[in-house]
Amino acid sequence: MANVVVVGAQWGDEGKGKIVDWLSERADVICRFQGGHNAGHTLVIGDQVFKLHALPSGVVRPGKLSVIGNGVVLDPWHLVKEIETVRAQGVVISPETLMIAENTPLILPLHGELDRAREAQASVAKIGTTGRGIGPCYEDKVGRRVVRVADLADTATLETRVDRLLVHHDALRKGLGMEPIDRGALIASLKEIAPSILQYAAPVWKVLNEKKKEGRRILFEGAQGALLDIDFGTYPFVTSSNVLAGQAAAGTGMGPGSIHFVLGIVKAYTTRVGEGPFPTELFDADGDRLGERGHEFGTTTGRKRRCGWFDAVLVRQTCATSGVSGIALTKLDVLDGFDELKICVGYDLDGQRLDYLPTAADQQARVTPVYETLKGWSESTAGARSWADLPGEAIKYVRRIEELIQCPVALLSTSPEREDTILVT
Ligand code: 2SA
Ligand code: MG
Repeated sequence: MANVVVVGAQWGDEGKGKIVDWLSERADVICRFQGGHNAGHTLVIGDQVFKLHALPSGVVRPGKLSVIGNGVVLDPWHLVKEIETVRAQGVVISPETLMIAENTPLILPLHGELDRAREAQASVAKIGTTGRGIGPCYEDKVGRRVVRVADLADTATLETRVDRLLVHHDALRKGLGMEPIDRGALIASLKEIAPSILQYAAPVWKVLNEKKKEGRRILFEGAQGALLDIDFGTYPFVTSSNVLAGQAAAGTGMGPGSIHFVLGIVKAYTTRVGEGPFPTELFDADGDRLGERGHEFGTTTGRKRRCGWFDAVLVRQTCATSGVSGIALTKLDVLDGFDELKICVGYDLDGQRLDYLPTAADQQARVTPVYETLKGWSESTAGARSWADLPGEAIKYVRRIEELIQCPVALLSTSPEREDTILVT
């Protein structure tokens, strides 16, 4: 398989990091194409644990090119720190192994401040963001006033960009009772960080298209999950980027024909961090048990994740909107030892049966899940390395999911370890 896009098919935290790492062994280039350091990708390699936020998961593999595409929003100060952290863990990062698109928007401290100030406003419902300035930065990108990587190279351009940005932000800040921005200090700090970022800056679209011609394999690494997509997610409780597979092309500067396989990452149950509708959410001992066994805490913010049964309606929908070719099912072992397991196979909305999640917010909040109950298994599936290692009931659970979401299971992951991955043929 040539170029693969990996996307989350639920609300994020499906275990993309591990799968991307596993696939990156077979790729030459690994690209991020949306989101920013709101992402939290955990990689377990031997006795080392890497927690990546802005860097593509490919950086931990020697000899691969990691790319931050234009669809990403980049906090330069955070990136420099993250590079230092992984370097201290023995990873080599240089302009030969890391490239950042010159047209990538920069997250500035004012974006995080605005994000957090809005979340603290009592008059509007909070979204439950990571507070990292992701939304405000994307707003500025679309508003044509963001500072981009290339702007760091020329003082006059940088000043013009900052001035355009501040007209907007100072007005907003005034409304929120915040101090105006210190223009001189902001420009000085951008000039200070500039060389650390510019050494990695490159015309990524050109490099990638050349790599494609050379027959190199490109892996596109999505962050968050399809239900957090700005268009198709549970709006407004979403992130501010398109996270669907289609974004891989626009977020790097490649054509849609460059994508050969879309791998949807799906957790064997459901979790969500932040606010918003969640039809199969559990508030009982089963929910607590999923959270404990699955270690369901945010990698970026440490927040406790909400947990619930597998929702086949949602995953069928996200497999459609992302054009998923096959899924990787993760964390099956978390379900070990349950007497019974439930799968949501439809919704009830005011007495009517639905086979999809409606768009209207009031309806999203009102749907109740229709469940099918399956028998659980008592054996451990943790660390299973072949289909034959799985108990019969676990196989039935996986096959039922496959049927309901109308998409084949291509990979099965049974622990955070790289090698505990079953390729389903
Ligand atoms: P934002 O910060 O503007 O993107 O937040 C908007 C919504 O998107 C959700 N979101 C996430 N959901 C799951 N995982 C994410 N990454 C971290 C992780 C999150 C963490 O891997 O655990 O540590 O809390 C992620 N990033 C954004 C967010 O919860 C809001 O619902
Ligand atoms: Mg995560």
